[in-house]
Amino acid sequence: MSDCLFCKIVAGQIPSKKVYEDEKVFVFQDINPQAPIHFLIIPRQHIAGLKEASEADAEIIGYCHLIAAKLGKQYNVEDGYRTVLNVGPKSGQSVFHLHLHLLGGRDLTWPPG
Ligand code: DGP
Repeated sequence: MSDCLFCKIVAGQIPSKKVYEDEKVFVFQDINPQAPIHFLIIPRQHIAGLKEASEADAEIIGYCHLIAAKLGKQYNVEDGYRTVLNVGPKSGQSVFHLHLHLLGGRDLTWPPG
């Protein structure tokens, strides 16, 4: 989508601190980190959010979670990390390109705010 912030990051039109990329996903550091490790894992293809996803998106959504597990291992936070997918404005979703937060490197409290 031409006016999507995260599509522009994937395309390199807006700079980001890249962590990982492959043919399906792009991963970069959150601009406002909430933990020592705070990455955003996004599909290259534009999906506005979980509410807008269809069965055709099941594989890429699952794949994002497997990438989170891979990065959790790579960044040595396997003793405890969290994935977060905010859905809708009341959850705090502010960017409408589906993204999985990966948070780790500190004790994470429950319940989340
Ligand atoms: P959410 O609130 O779940 O929609 O998360 C959006 C996240 O995106 C938020 O934690 C801040 C991050 N973010 C917003 N704009 C930018 C940006 O231009 N660059 C980077 N790296 N992160 C951004």
